[in-house]
Amino acid sequence: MAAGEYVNRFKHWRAGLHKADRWCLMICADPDALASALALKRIMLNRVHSVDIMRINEVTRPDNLCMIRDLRIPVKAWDPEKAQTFDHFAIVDSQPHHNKLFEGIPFSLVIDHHPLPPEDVPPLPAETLSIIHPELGASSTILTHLLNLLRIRPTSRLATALLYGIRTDTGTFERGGSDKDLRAWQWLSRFADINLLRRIVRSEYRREWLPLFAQAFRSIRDCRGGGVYVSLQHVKNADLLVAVADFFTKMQDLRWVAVSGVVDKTVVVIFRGDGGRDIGRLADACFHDVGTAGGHRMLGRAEFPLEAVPEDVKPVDFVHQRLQTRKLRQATACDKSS
Ligand SMILES: [Mn+2]
Repeated sequence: MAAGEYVNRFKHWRAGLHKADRWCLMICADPDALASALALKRIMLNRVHSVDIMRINEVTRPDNLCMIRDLRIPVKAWDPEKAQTFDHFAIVDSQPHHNKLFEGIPFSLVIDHHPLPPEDVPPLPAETLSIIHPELGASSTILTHLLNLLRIRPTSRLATALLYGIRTDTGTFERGGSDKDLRAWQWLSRFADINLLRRIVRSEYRREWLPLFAQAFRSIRDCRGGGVYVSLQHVKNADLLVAVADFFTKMQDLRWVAVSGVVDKTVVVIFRGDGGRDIGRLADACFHDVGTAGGHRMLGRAEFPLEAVPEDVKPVDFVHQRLQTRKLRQATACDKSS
C-alpha cells in the first residue's frame, strides 16, 4: 500500500482534530461501509466530542442486520434536518458524487476504494483529505492499514467487522482483491471472533421469507440449457429474489436460474449462472427492449415496468416466454464475452 503517500496526511489530519467537534460519518450501509465507519470511529475515539455513523439507505439484508446487531455497530438513519448539529462530515466507502443525499455536504474526509470520479464531476475542495484507492478490494483494507500504522489493536468485534467487509467486497477473494487485501485479512484474523463471523456469514435468510421460499419451490419451471425459472408475485424488495436465486446456485446440475418478482410496479428478474454461459448476456437478450438488463458471466439482473407486460398476459408467463425464446444478441466489438 503506497503507505507514505497518505499515512502522513492522515496522521496530520488526526492530530488536527478538535476535542469539541461533533463528527458525522456518512455511509451507504453495506458490510464494507459499516466496518470502515466503525474503524474510523475507533481511530477518532477520545479526540473529538462525538462520532455518529449515519446511513443514507435502509438496511434489509439479513447478514447486514446480523452484523449491526451482533457487532453492536451504532449506525443511525440519516436525517438531513439534523445536518446542523454536526461540525464536520466524513464519508467512507463512497464518494460525494455517488448519491444525491451526499450532495451539498462539506466533507472534510473521504476514504474509498471505488473508481476515481469521472472528469465531469467537480473536484473535491483542496482542504478535503481524500484517500481513494481503486486498486484495493475494500475500504476496510485502507482502514485496517491505518489501524495497523497507528498501532491501534482492534477489538474482536471491530476486527470481525473489517474481515466481513473485505470478505463481502472481494467475494471471499473470488472477485478479486489484491495482496494488500489479503495481508489485511491475515492481520485481522489474529483478532477476530471467527464464530461470530460465521454466524454473520450464515445469516442468509429471514424468518418471514420462508413462506415465500415455499411459493418459490412450487413455482419452478424448467428452461432451456439446464436452467430453471422461479417466480414470485409481489415482494417488498429484491433481497428475497437474490436470496432465492443464490439458494438455487447450490443445486447440483443446475446451469442457471432466473427468479422474478414484482417490487412496487417494477418486475425484477435476478439471474445466476454457473459460468458456463454468460448469464448477463442472457438477461440482456431477454429484456433489453423493455427496461434495463445486463450483468456479467455469473450474475445478471433485469428490471422493467409492469406496464411493459401486455394486459392479457400474466407477468410470470411474459418472463417465462422470453426466457424460452429470446436469442442472444450478436456480441458487439466491445463485448468481452466469448
Ligand atoms: Mn466497499
